[in-house]
Amino acid sequence: MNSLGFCTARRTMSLAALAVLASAVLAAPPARGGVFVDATRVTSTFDAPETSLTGKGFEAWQIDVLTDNGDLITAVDVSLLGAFHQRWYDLDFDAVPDPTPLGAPSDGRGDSHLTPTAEARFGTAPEENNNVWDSPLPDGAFDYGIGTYLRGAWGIPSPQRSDRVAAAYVVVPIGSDLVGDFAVATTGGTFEFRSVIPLCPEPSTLWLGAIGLVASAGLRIVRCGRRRRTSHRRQLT
Ligand SMILES: [Ca+2]
Ligand SMILES: [Ca+2]
Repeated sequence: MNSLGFCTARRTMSLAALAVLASAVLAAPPARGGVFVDATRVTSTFDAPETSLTGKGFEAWQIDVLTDNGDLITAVDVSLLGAFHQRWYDLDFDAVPDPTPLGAPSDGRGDSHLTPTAEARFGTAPEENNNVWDSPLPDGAFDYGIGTYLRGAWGIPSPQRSDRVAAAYVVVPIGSDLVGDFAVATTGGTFEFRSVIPLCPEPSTLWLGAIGLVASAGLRIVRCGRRRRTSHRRQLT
């Protein structure tokens, strides 16, 4: 996958709009901790209808955002760049395949999507693309292909808030990297950061190289391996 290029990220939602989504936040105490991105490998053995994707060089990861001090996450703006396996199909019977940008976390299937809860209030609609090509699976009932981005921004109603938000489930070529742009509103403040997210089974030269890249952007690597986190060092509000 590393041979595949990334396109330029573009923030899809202003911080002011993100603040509106987080409007229930009445006071922002001084931040004590950080906001992290956590990538967890889910599987390389896929469930139906993508069982035949097993053994074809893909694996699935769950990307979450969390705080390390108990602050609650009130809104998330996420834009991921990478090579995302997609399953589209014609939802409205107009002979044009339709995007599938939303779904359940860690569902073990072959479609990449954002994973907010059903109660999420979108300020920027979820989006993804699909070249309807380059998948090892044949088209039939579904239009399989590879996309280059997943993005959206949503607020989280108070009853559903927690210190961890499931952001996206991605199905990518084994050994892939992601680039993630995040803006995260919490009860401790609003943070934004860009992170390279190497989806590597072990610490690697690529990952060590990424440390320098990330550090220059003010980020700190906490852990690398099957589970890893990166944290920002920049609080905006
Ligand atoms: Ca359609
Ligand atoms: Ca999808």
